[in-house]
Amino acid sequence: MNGKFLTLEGGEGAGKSTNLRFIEDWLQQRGHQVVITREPGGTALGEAIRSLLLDKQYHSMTPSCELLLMFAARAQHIETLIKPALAEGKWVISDRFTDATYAYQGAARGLGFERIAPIEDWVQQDFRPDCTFVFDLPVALGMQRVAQRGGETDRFEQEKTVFFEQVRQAYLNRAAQAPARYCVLDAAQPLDGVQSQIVAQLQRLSAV
Ligand code: T5A
Repeated sequence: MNGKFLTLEGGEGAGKSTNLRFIEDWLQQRGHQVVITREPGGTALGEAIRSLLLDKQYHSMTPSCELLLMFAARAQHIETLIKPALAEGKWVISDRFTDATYAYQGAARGLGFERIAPIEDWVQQDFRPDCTFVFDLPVALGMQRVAQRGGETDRFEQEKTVFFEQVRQAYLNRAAQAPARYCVLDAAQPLDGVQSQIVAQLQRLSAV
């Protein structure tokens, strides 16, 4: 059995973490070996970089520094976790990947997609996800869900609505440009509605 690399993307509170477990269970019940992971993070070194990226004390971190830290963590993640698992035939599901860099650093931080593409090519060569689920919902609803969940906000969650509107639009633009790789989900629906959209896509993916 060949594994696949799936990534989950979307704004804050879109339901990625909630549905990561659902996807894991669905695939395992059908006999697949599954590795779940996240970005930034996924490895010991990547998690240390994540701590720096999310820490509110680094409010003066420049967009370029942020961008390069994301890719530093990603380089370690791809080489030491993602590719070895795929080589063993496992499915790898990552809570965020490079589309987040395009959306957050490229669009919302204003670095531009053209600054990111050469770094993506350098770090990843031609390595890309087999499918990217985009959990799409109005920004206000995502923020409401995060607020209801409670807990402390991180450095990104302190941004304003306009920042997250740009993130949302960037995801939708990327999905529109390469519809074969993306599955855009209406994440504003109740959980069972979101999950039936996910199952339809998983059935397609596991049939190939
Ligand atoms: N980042 C990341 C970059 O800037 N560039 C990059 O390259 C990368 C990789 C950390 C931050 O890093 C940035 C983006 C992020 O700001 P993260 O850990 O993925 O990334 O952080 P968040 O997106 O902030 O993760 P959240 O946990 O906030 O969002 P989730 O995982 O999408 O939401 P989830 O599943 O925890 O759900 C939120 C709440 O809503 C409920 C859940 O039960 C939960 O309480 N919920 C629903 N309620 C009703 N109906 C539904 N359909 C629901 N789905 C979920």
